[in-house]
Amino acid sequence: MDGQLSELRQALVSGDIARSAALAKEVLAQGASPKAVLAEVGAAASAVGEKYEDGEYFLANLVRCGDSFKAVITAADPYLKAAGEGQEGRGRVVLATVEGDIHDIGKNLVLTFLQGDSFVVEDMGVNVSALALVDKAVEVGADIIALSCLMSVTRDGVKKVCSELEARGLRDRFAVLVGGAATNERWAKQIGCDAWASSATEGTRVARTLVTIRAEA
Ligand code: B12
Repeated sequence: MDGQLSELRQALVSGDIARSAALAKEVLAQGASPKAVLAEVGAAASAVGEKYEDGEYFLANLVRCGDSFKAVITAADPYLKAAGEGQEGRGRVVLATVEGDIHDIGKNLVLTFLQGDSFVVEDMGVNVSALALVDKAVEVGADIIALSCLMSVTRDGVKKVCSELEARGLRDRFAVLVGGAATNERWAKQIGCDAWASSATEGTRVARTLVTIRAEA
């Protein structure tokens, strides 16, 4: 089984969608824990993120790897539900690309990586208003509101989420995590976000830390 799991990780890292899906189905049918299978997605995601950051992988690789991750997550989903595992998850995240912005490749990678790390994610899609985001976060009892922002003209969308939370007296209830090409750590802190991350892999590490800090508070 360990050998098959390591083969699965290799298939995921190489972005082999069909092989990843077939191997995941095979090990799950043989009784592997869905969490163990998703742990391979998490490990593969870190490896792929590093390759991307090192310039070894390009956008096309990320998209293929993202699709491989999704195929494995889809295969593991019924097993997770049947076992009642993973329902609590590591934490609950409401994710969206901000108002006015339709870029979704980075956001979708963040979604895949968070799900691979056992977060329960409500993906609201693109061009989402602050009002709708805060409403959803309240509705699902989120821990984190995660925002993707690719354009300088849509950075106001991030600010609006922080202001909407302040206005409703909810600022301490949710951690706000932001990322995307138009953002940086200094700006994120300046406008009142809790955290910023440069990549989906880093974002997943930061999300874990945010959930831990909140649990200990
Ligand atoms: C592909 C692309 C498009 C595609 C988007 C397809 C899609 N489905 O997303 C299309 C062609 C539709 C498009 C449209 C436009 N685009 Co465009 N686009 C890009 C491009 C080339 C790549 C973006 C991308 O997918 N990158 C790859 C992903 C993997 O990277 P990423 O998004 O940065 O995400 C990573 C991290 O940032 C991080 N991350 C991202 N989000 C989040 C969120 C969280 C919570 C965390 C933790 C991390 C995180 O993790 C990701 C993975 O590691 C960028 C150039 C660039 N350098 O970004 C321009 C770019 C963003 N676009 C730009 C512009 C101007 C536009 C248009 C206005 C063009 C036009 N005249 O119509 C429209 C805007 C439409 C709109 N209203 O949104 C500008 C923005 C300039 C600015 N600073 O404001 C850019 C920078 C190009 C440029 N240099 O001018 N675009």
